[in-house]
Amino acid sequence: MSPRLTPFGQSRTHVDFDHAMIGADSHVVSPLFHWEKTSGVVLISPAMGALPRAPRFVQYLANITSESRTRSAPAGVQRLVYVLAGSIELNGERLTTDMFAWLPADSTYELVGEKDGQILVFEKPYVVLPGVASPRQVVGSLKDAPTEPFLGDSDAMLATLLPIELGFDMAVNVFSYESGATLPFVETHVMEHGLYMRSGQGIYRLSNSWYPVQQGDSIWMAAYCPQWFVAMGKSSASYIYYKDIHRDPLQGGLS
Ligand code: UGY
Ligand code: MN
Repeated sequence: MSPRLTPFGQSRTHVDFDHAMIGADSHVVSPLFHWEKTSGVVLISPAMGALPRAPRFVQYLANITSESRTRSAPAGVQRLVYVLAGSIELNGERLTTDMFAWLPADSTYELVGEKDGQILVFEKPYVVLPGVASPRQVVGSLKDAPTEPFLGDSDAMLATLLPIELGFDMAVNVFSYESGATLPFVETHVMEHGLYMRSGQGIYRLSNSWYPVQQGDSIWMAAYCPQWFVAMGKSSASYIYYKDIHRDPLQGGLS
């Protein structure tokens, strides 16, 4: 592969104390922990920030080949894997582009590469809710996920990949915008986000900065980071994002 040259040292990538925008131009590939024969890019991790504003989850891209293999996440950590390209097999079940699996903490499985491609992974320590059973493994696809206009706007469609149940302490959604559609207001909330641009382009407001973003970019938004988006250009735009849900912030539920 020829080196990517940026003769004037320019990049849209920016890392701040409560948000980050990582352009694909600044990706650095390295071997992935808890995977065999698999390399990838750790897009978001606690290493990114200083307490109390460090990310409390990990988001990474894994470059999949037929030799890629993993059997579990670290102890106590749940995983959501989303196929961006190519295919993988989970315990013999084939997952192709835009299919996903949520893998409960402390479960073991056989996840192997099938067709060369790339998957997006979100990992987070699972927080048990007393009296509520921890959910079982979920396998699904974007096309079958419940999808609704966001706050009544049919140009901004929100697909929820995981069931909205108390047992889940994370949500992963796919937001698709027609060009010109926006998040209706500047959201500021207790949940944090990890986001990956699946397609298209637009402008993301993060705190008091506005970033041009495009397919392949990743964003971290800390809790309470003001956020807003407008899709721009001649095509629609879509991003997949993580958020922490259903746990009491006073009880360390978000840590
Ligand atoms: O779920 C959310 O908070 C979503 N509306 N945020 C976002 O797209 N930045
Ligand atoms: Mn939000």
